[in-house]
Amino acid sequence: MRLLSTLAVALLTTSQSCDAIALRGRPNTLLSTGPTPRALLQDTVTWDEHSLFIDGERLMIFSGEFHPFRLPVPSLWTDVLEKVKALGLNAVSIYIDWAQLEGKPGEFRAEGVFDYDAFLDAAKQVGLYVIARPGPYINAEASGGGFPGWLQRVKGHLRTNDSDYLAATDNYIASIGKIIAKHQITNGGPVILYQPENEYSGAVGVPFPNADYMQYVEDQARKAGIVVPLVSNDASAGGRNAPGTGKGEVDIYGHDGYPLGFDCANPNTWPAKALPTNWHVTHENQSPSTPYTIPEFQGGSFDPWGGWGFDQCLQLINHGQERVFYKNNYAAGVTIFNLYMIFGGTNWGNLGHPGGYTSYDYAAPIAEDRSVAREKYSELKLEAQFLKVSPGYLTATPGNASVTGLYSPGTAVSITALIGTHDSFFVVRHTDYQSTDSTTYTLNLPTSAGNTTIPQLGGFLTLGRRDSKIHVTDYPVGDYSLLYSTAEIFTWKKFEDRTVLVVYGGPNEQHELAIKSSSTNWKTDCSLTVAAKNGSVVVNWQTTGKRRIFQLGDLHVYIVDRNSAYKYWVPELSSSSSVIVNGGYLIRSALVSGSTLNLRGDFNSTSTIEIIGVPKEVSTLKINDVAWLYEKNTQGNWESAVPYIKPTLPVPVLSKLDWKSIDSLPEIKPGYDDSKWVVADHKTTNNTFVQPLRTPTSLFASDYGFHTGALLYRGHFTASGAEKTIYLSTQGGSAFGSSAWLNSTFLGSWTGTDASSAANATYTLPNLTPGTPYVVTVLVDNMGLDENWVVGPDEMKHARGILDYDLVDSNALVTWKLTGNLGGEEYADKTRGPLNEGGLYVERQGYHLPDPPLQQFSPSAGPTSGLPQPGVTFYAAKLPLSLPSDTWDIPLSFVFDNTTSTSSGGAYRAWLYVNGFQFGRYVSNVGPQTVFPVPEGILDYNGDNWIGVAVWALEAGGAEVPGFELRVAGTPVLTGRGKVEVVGAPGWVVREGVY
Ligand code: IPT
Repeated sequence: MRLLSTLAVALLTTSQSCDAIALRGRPNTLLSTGPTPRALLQDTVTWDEHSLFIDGERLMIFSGEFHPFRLPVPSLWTDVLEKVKALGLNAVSIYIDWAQLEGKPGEFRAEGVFDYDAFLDAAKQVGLYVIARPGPYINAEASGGGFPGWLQRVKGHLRTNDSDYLAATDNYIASIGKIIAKHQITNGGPVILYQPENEYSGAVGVPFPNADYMQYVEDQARKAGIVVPLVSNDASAGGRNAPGTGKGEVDIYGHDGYPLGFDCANPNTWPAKALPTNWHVTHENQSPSTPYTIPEFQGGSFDPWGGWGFDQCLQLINHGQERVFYKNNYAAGVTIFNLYMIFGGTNWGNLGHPGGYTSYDYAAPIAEDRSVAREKYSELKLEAQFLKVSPGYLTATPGNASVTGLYSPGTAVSITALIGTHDSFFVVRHTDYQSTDSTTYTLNLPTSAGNTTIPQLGGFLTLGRRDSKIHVTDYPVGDYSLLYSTAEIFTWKKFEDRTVLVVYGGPNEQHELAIKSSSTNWKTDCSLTVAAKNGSVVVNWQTTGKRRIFQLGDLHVYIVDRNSAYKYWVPELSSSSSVIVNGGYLIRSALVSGSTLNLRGDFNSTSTIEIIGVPKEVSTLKINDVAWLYEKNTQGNWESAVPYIKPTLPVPVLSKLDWKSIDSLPEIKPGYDDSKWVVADHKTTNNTFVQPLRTPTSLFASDYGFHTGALLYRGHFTASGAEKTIYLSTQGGSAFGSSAWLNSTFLGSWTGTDASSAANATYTLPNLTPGTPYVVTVLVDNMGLDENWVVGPDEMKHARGILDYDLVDSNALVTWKLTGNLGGEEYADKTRGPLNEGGLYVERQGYHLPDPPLQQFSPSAGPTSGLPQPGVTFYAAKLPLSLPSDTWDIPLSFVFDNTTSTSSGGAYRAWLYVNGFQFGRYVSNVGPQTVFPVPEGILDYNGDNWIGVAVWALEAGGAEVPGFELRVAGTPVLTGRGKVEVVGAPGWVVREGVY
């Protein structure tokens, strides 16, 4: 392949026509039918029908989706990236959330926790490529699907080529595009691919496909300096915008896949007919000239308000799903593969859409608290490390999918063959993929020694429940070649003195491998059956928990069971060499400098570390930069022990903190002055198409610049005396709530259900005195703006706030005022961004920030004191922490205890602020989230923190908050991650113009 790329370089540097260059990777047929193909703008990232090349080197892109914006601690980005790298993945795919970066139209800000420059530097540092997906539309379960709220004021259709919409996107893409462009691989950065738009795959009521729009988004990227290939993510395998389809086509076509869906109700049931078997064929039809690309494949699931919780999603989308579904994708020949999500993170600061709660754990391989203890993390490592050492996979051609009877007698298992020039790959699964049976089978595989019935030395193979296996034939292992192996390959390395191959099997399974060799000079273990047969050495065994080593010449085959294989790591020493490490909760990296090997890793228990393949020049060991003793074992491998003594972690009891409280609903007090509030005086709205105006003036919050968090309305009227009831239609998105008061009198609440985005209520009014002025105060919870997945209906424009009202039987004129976050689009807190704070009194004042003016507060027992009546109370306390975070990674979570909330008190909602960052939204009557992880960096583990909780009691009897605690929720690990920098963010100051 070097040759091809040299040729490409030659083509680029000579005066050949662009068409000639563009021929690469595109069959001629496209040239005659499609538009003039575009020239490649660079020669670093190229491709053919099999795979991508980087600098001429063919490679698989195995990537995980990570949203930096869901982890607002820049120094922890490296931690997550290292955990991705340790899996054997070589890339991350990132969305970028426009709503956070351009809260005010025309003002783009990407600093501090929004610093993508820093993120891309970190990815480069860790050694991962980046697939950049800035939108403008991203979906992503983000508020508005990433669209800033002010797009609700755009008249034209979103995600179409209506000019006002296009104009709205220009500044953002120009600005973020510039940052991404700077970090492209052509400039020494990590960015190798760019995805314009997101799943531009369907519309209702507007012309579609819309090539003009797609082309515009692509041109925007190019104008910003993006030269790397453009990749699409069609929502399904529909071929939309594939190369050759004309205007709007991308360079590399890809489609997404979430075969098990997002309903975690029945975590042990895989739905019927969900396993895709036509993806290779559709790829060949739709985009035969590009590598088979799945830009998003189900790595977990989102979960809605009132959902089942991520533990249950994890049961559904677990290691078994990875085995069967990922391997099914390898069977289809995927070579650009991204898992959505690899790490989900947190919907802090109102960044989520209403279909999700604060946690965006996603049941991903890396948990929200950044732990890597899930079995799916380990299983993914087995698969990724295998593909990393199997270059033959990249050019092997997938045959018919899921064939029965050909490579294995009987119909219980189905096999897809990927036939390569040397090595071939046979992906085995249960014919009934839903089966939870264990099935026995034998193989009959074509090899260079002819068709071979396997196992040759007797017995049979077993496919366990929800398993799938990749058997290889004529598989190169350094200077050796395996005629076949039924045991799966974890990795192999050619070291200076020997070649080590690590293979694994499930518990008690029988396996067999054959090494092409006429030598009988082997060294074995008596529990292995070995025989020379037709030019091969055949080894057959039953998998046990004990490692066996088989040696033939200088090939050492380490035979382990899968659970032991989970403990192996393959940190790179350079682009072409690695050590193999057996043991440790996480091995992040290995570095040789001089005669020292420094391993960086994390430990969750006392661990033995075995290091295989230490280079000759190395004689001393460091673990996490500390000199460490080691011994050489019989294999010549280094062995060392890392003791783990569970630390005592002094976590304060929250109820014992010195709490202070303040009423956060002064709006219902007599004499409250709302003269600084915005008057809702817009007689029209641009939102008419989605949300026709039903009130004399618009009460849609986004019409006035309020797009996030709590909304407050004040309707003034002079009573006629005839008023008996008031009708209110409020809308806040799924699981929202609203409460209303007349002066100080509570009228009632909509307490919320997961299914309701809007609610109509008619509240009885007390007797009103004719001629007397009254005010109705309405508090509405904005759960985030709807996404805009389908083009046309513009669902993102679903308004927030009051949709309609009626003072029944009265002609009294109501004049409304409203507020959301202080300043609206001129948002006050540039550090925490435009979404973090809503319109609660305490938020407008900035009392949720560190060091609020406690002299305005009253002494309090804290959130658990509860509210005797409906309203909002804010509690603040200083939380000093002193935790050994230099050496320990300690997962802390705030926990709302829900156990007794049904027996006493009514529904309540709570917002949790940690040093001013909103890190939790709790809804007692909807759930499911009660545990809210907050990362170090948001919390200062060695200093004073400010905790704030705003509690909104919605029911007549007020609310009880049965428990509120801080817990070490998870296992503290001895860590080799870098120091966590506390995110610098300003505390409270008197805000100008505050009310
Ligand atoms: C796919 C979106 O592209 C992605 O942004 C995210 O929302 C994901 O779904 C679900 O988590 S859309 C796919 C369901 C067709």
